[in-house]
Amino acid sequence: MKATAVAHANIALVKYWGKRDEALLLPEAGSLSVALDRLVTTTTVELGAAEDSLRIDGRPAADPELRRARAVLDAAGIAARARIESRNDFPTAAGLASSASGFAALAVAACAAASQQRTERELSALARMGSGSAARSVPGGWAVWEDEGAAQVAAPDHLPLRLVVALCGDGPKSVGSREGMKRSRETSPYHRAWIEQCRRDLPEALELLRARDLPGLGALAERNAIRMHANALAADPPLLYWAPATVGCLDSLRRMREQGTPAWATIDAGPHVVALCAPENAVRIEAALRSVPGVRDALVCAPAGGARVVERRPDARAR
Ligand code: 2P0
Repeated sequence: MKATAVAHANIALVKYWGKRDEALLLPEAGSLSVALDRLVTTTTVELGAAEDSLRIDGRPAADPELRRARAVLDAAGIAARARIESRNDFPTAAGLASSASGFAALAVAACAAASQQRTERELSALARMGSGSAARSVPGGWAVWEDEGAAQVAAPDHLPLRLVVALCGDGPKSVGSREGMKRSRETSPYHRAWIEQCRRDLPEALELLRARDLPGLGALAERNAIRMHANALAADPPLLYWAPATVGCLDSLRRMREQGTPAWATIDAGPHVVALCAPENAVRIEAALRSVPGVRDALVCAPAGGARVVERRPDARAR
């Protein structure tokens, strides 16, 4: 059998940065994210190949990615070898490639190809074995991940929101998330405080989300992101993910707030800035971020739903 699934990337407002179990990819603290409609990965899994293979955007993936894909299949009990084709439909290709949408689409497509009936939480737990943040791309919408699998806590349209993604650099990041969060946990004197902060931030963020309080939620997300980077900066050797344009965007958003157009920043383990704002302010925020020196492009996204199967059929060559 062969199946194709799609999944959206997600951005965390309360971030995951630290594992309590390295092998099982279990987080030290819960995280909250929202899925991004214009960042989509489409993945096809064909079972019964001679050996495992993984192609991303037409190119063979590196061994670590293939091993992570195999970890997802193993966790699902799929022993058959798989031919995996993954395509990132990101309008602004470079610098946004997402393991979250990729492994979420892989888990959903693989289980469909193997004719497995699984709950969303089970699929989320399987995606997690590829990448922790992928657990949140399975339910999509507003998702919380604390244990094995993530769950949607609010629909995409619960809160009118736009997310303006400003590309602040190119090339692969110097230290990947997996290595970066391990280093923070082992060497940063602020790591304990960071985890405790996340444990306070998550219930507060959920209350603000329930109340549809965008200014409160935006400000919390910005504090949470900057504290994650403060923790990473304090690691040994230090983890500096920002580019000059990252600081430029933070400054620009602060000025926009002062001038009466509210937007708040969040930043993952890389240089790019994602601004949260009300839909009516998205055009102005996009223009402001595009004018920051060093910003290569900007993309306005809206909240999106979860991963889903788009095609499933017997493989023609197998019949
Ligand atoms: C997040 N990030 O919550 C955080 C914020 C990056 C910064 O999850 O080791 O690729 O595969 O579980 O999920 C990126 O880390 O790491 C991430 P692994 P993952 O979105």
